[in-house]
Amino acid sequence: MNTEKKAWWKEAVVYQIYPRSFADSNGDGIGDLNGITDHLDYLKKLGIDVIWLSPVYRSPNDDNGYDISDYRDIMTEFGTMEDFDRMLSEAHKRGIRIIMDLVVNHSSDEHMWFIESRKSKDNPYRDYYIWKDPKNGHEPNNWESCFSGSAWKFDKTTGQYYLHLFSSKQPDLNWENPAVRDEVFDMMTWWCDKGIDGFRMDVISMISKDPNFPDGKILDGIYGDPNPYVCNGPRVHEYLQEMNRRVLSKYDIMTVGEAAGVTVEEAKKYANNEGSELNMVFHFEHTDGSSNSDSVLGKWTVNPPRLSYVRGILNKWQTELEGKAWGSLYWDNHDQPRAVSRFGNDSEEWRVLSAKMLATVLHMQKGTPYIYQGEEFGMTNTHFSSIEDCRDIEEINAYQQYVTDHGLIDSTTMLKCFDTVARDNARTPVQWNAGRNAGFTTGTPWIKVNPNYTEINAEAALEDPDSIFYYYQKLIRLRHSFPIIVYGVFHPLLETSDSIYAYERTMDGKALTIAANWTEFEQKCTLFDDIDGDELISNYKAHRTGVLQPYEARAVLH
Ligand code: TEU
Ligand code: CA
Repeated sequence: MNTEKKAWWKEAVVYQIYPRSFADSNGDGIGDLNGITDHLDYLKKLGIDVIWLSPVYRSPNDDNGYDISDYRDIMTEFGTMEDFDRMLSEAHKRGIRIIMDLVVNHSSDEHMWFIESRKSKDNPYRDYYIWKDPKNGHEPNNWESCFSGSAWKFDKTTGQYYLHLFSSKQPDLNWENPAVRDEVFDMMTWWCDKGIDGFRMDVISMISKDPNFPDGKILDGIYGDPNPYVCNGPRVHEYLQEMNRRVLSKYDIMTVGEAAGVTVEEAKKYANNEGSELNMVFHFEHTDGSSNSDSVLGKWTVNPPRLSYVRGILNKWQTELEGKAWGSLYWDNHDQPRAVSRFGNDSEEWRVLSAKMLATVLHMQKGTPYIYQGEEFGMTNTHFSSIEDCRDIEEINAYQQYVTDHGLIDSTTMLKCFDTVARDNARTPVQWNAGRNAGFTTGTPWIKVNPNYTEINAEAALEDPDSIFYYYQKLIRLRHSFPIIVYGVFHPLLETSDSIYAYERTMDGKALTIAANWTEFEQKCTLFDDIDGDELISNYKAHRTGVLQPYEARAVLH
C-alpha cells in the first residue's frame, strides 16, 4: 500500500503566466491582470489547478518585474490592486489557485529601503543591503553578475560598493539582518491574508552568502564565478525554517523554491518530507546549457542537449528524491527557450509529434508538473535578426560584454546562441489567434510577435481535436484520475539507449510503462510487445510491433 503523504500540491498541475506577454486588455501593448482574468475560462478548459504568476508588484521593469520597488502594490502597467483582487476571486471561483512570485533575494534600487540605505552609512536602512569598502581601490571581489559585468556597483555618496548578483538596479538584500527577515515575513503574511495560495521563490537558494566573499574561479576570462559562494549558503536553511515557522506553516499554501545551483542532496533539505522548509524546488541541471555545452561563455551555446544528458539528470532526480522529498517537473519557463525547440523538433513536420512526446515523458513522471504559457499548444523559439530584437537585460548585457567589449564571440554566433537559448524566446506574446498581433494586443506589442503565429495559435489548437492543447488536457485529466501517476515509484528502463526514454511507475501491484522515441527516426523497441494492459495515452493512433515510430510516445497501465 502506498504510504506517501497526500497533498493537493502534489496532485496539482501548475500553469506559469508571465503577465507582460500573456494578454493585453487595454491596447498599450503590454499584458496585464485583466487580460489574465479574460482568459481564466481557457485555463479552466485546459484543466490546470494552479497559476504561478510571475511578479506583478510595482517595478521599474529593469528585469521585467523581478526588480520590485513596492511589494504591496501592483505594477502600473499591469493594472490596480482591484484588478488583482478580481483576478484572484475569479480564479478561485473556477477552482484555480494562484501562487505569487516572491522576489526577496534582492529588491529594486528604487525601493524606499534602498533609497534610504544609500543615503548614509548610519542610515537605519543601511544594513538592509550588502555594502563593502573598496579593496585596493577596486571592487571587493571578482564576482560576475548573472547579467554580465561586475556584481558590485560603486556608490559615490558613501564611497562603498553594493552587491547585485543580477542587474545593478537589483541590489541584494542582506538576510543576515533580522530587520530584513521581519519585513519579508510581514509582507508574505500580508499577501497570504489576502487569500493567495502560495509562493514561487525567486533564487531563494542565494539569500545566504559566504560571509568571507572570496574571489571566484574565472570561467570566461573576465570575472569570477560567485555561485559556490552564493548558492546554498551557510544559513539558507536556517532562514527558510524561520520563514516556515513564522509564515508558511500558518496557511494551507504551496511553495516552490527556484534554487539556482541546487544539488539533489541540498534539495532533500529544501523540500524535506517533514515540511520544515518548502514543498519543492526547481533545479536547473537539465536546462542549464552551460553544463551540456562546450561553451566557456556559460549558457550561451547552440548545442541541443543530448538524450543521455537529459535522461541521466531527470532519472537521478526521480530516483534520489524518492521517499525523501517532493520534486518539480518542467521543460521551460520565462527564463528558458521554448521546450519543443530546445528538447524536441520545431520543424513543421515534427513539431506536434515531438511536443506531445516531450509532454508524455515529463507528465508521467513523479513530481508537480509546470506548463509554461504557450507550451500547451506548441509555441516555438523565435529568431533574433539583430540585438535590436532583444528586450531581455540578460541578452543585451551579454552581447555588450562578449561581442562588443571583449570580442570573445562574433555577433552572428551570439545571435545564433540567442535563437537557441535566449530568455526572450519564452517572452514573445502568447499567440491567441491568427489575427493582428496574434490577438495579444490591439496596440504595438512591447516585443515582436513570433511570425509563425498565423499557423501556431490557441484558437487553431482549440479547433483541432488532435492538437497539442487537447493532448495536454488529457495528460492533466490522467494525473487527476490515476494516483499511480502522482504517487507511483519511478523505475528507469533502457538507460543506455541513445534514442528512447523509457521508465516505469509502480504502485499497489500495478505498473505504468512509458516509452518515448526521442528521435525523428523509427527505433526498435519491444517494451510493449509483451505487455497486456490499457493504453492511457499516445501521440499515435496506430502502433507497430517491435518499433517506436518517429517521436512516438506511449503510456500503458498493466
Ligand atoms: O532567475 C534566476 C536565474 O538564475 C536566471 O538568471 C536564470 O537561471 C537564467 O537567466 C537562465 O538563463 C530568476 C528569475 O526567474 C529571472 O527571471 C530573474 O531575471 C532573476 O531571477 C533575477 O530576479
Ligand atoms: Ca495592457
